[in-house]
Amino acid sequence: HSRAAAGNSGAKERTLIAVKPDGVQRRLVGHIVQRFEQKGFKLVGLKMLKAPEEVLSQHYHDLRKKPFYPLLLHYMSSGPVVIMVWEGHNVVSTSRKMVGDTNPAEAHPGTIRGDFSLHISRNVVHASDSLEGAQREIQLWFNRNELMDWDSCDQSNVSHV
Ligand code: IDP
Ligand code: MG
Repeated sequence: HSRAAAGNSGAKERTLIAVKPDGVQRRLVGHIVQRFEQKGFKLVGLKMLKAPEEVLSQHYHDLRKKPFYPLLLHYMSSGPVVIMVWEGHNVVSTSRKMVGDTNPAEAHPGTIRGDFSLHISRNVVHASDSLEGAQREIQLWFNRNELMDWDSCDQSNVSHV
């Protein structure tokens, strides 16, 4: 019935999370992965790469006119990034809350940015900001065959399906 259908489609929601170059440098990859695992989300894609400028310019297309844009691209290509796709109920909005405010000075303690960063130009992590944005970013960073469909044996305990 309709409620089950809505629940199932919500469980398949996906978002793009990236550990930015400062997060990799500071050995925060494992910690960030752990937060999403512990919350109950399912990892369906993960890779480490030096972000190509072409991909970064598409990823941050909306910000291309901002004064900080050149520094943003420089920052994002200053070292490898770890790009992930996480799946689960309400993952887009919940992961934004877990990541915290764009400006780490405003991000609450307990959020990733609130706990691990000081300045907006080095804010450790990226999370898609909407369902449409997530779809666009996942297609930008991943090939279809790099995303894993797998069944978790504890799905009924953690992801409310
Ligand atoms: P978000 O990452 O929280 O979605 P956006 O407004 O989409 O925030 O900005 C993308 C990224 O651009 C931020 O995470 C941050 O790295 C960088 N950025 C945003 N605003 C500023 C700024 O005022 N100065 C420097 N960098 C900024
Ligand atoms: Mg954004």
